[in-house]
Amino acid sequence: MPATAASCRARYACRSPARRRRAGFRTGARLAVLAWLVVACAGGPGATPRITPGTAGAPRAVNLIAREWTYLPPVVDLVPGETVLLHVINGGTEPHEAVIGGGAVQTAWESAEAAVAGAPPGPTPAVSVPPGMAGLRVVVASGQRVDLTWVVPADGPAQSGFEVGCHIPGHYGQGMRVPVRWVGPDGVPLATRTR
Ligand SMILES: [Cu+2]
Repeated sequence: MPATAASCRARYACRSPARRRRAGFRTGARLAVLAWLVVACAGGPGATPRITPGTAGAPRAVNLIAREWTYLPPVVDLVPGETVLLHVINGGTEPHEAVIGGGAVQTAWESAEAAVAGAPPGPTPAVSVPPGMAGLRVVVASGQRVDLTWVVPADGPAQSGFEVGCHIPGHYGQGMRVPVRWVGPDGVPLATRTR
């Protein structure tokens, strides 16, 4: 005989209290996962809460967590010309850095730091890049946090390949880079505008 809603309810009622509790827990867990999926899908990886651009008097806090071999968040929202209070946190076991700039900046640091890879023990060799290629570079030891105020370049969107990358030898090659998403002064991502 095919199962009916009534027979299912009857079977559930006949279970022991412990089995009913386990069944209720499983149902609750499934509902929690379903609710999470609904929220996640509604937001989507491309969604971003509307942000208010930072100013010199009221910088916008931006958290950036580095670890092996990536950053959180996976996309960094910035408004050209805004002032941010950057908190770079190293949650990994290796030293990491956040180089923020266009593709030319990333290439310059990758090349400069590769040149000192495997240096003998002792004082860290000074690493520098040509003028105009520095972007923003923040080096953070494991478990440390560095805070700094930074004015986002107004011409950032014109620099191709603008991203956050770590050029401690080998890290960039491991995929330690995340893109910057440019956001307009109204808090809406520039790339999603329809007009
Ligand atoms: Cu790194």
